[in-house]
Amino acid sequence: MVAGRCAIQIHLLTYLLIALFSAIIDSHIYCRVCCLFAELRTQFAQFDKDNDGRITREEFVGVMTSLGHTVDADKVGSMLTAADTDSKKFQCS
Ligand SMILES: [Ca+2]
Repeated sequence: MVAGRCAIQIHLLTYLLIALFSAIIDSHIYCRVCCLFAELRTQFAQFDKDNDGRITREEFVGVMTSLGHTVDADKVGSMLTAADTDSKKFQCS
């Protein structure tokens, strides 16, 4: 009788530990996703100079040039046009 109750308590403890570890892992993943979004927003903001939530060709070329890269504005425009499937430019919402 006592051994059966101990077995139930051990199972309960096991379930609680699994739930606790799951919660810890979920919160860790949630934290990492939040950190990733925060980093993406920071990076996006570096390009979005007028803070309108969009990256234009001029903004993209300006950042790349400031980082020391030589870029062809026409090629950048073509690339952005190809990637901008909804014609809203690169938008952060
Ligand atoms: Ca902008």
